[in-house]
Amino acid sequence: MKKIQYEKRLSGLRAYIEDHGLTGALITSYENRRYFCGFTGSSGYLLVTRDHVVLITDKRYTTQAKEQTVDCEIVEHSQDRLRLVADTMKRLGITSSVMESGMTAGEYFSLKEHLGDHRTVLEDEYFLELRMVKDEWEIEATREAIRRAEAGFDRLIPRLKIGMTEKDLADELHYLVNREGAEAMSFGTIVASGARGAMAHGFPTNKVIENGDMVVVDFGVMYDGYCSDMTRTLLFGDISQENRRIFNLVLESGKRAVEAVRPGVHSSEVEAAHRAVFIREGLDDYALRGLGHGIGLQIHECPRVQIGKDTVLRPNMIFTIEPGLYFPGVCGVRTEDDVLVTESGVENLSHTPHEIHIE
Ligand SMILES: [Mn+2]
Repeated sequence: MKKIQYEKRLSGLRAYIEDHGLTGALITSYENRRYFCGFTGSSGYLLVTRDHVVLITDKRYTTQAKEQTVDCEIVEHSQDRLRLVADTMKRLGITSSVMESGMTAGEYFSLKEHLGDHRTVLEDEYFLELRMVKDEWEIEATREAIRRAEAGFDRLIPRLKIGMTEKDLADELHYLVNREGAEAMSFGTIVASGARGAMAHGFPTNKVIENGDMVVVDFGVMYDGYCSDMTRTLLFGDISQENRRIFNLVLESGKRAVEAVRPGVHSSEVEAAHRAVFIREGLDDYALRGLGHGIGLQIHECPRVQIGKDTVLRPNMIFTIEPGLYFPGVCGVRTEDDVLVTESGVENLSHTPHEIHIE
């Protein structure tokens, strides 16, 4: 299984190399290295040609690299790693290559010096687009990540009470998702209660959660390297009528957006569907400029579902739908699901109820 998975991904990269009249690729980012060969170490240079795959890494990782990769030559570097990368490229006959635009300037210039006469294409979009449509293994890993996150969250709810702090809530959540087999959190958990909810990315503090607080909880976990992402705004105690109205509007907005998702639709149409609810109520100024983002090996991937970006949706894209309204100094509400574009429409991968009351 593993072999087919990587061969399929590599064939995409090889087609790119051929189409651009190049002789190889140098992959330097963690995500793309993992995507193309399965290696999960923090450091390494992956070289791909029509017939060869070579991973250059250091002694910390050689055993792991051999275990995690298939049909991949592992080369260990010690001191001058970029010289070894350049020499290996020459050995493989790589005289022109695609490199990632995210590599550091230091590495790029040093490598170019070692390589001498060498044509380079710097690329960013292609890799993002390749990873934007998920394969079956990626979809399965994402489902698992979501399942584990939701199982932990389910167990969190009965433990919540008025009077606990935002940090208490986050600590409990982290413990519970880890117990459900999460590898790691996919980003710093957001817990923002009451007026702090207006900070879209408020980290948990020692603020006590009070009766009447709406509490934005935004978190995700990783499984097999893939990220989940979910937000729920929890309703603690007696919620004022005005807050209740805001809360309902955000839920309605999310619902409209999910209903708009299907293959062939533009992401801008999904964005517009969610925004229409806020415009109708004259509240659009209190929303952010984006509705969602792809998830995968990174927490923020393509497609970007936001104003000014447009992507035609295709089956097997996975992205978030996270409408919100933010009133500085007063309150904030956000709700977030992860959706999968299917052949005929959409599957909402998130199953946690949107409305949760804590007494
Ligand atoms: Mn998100």
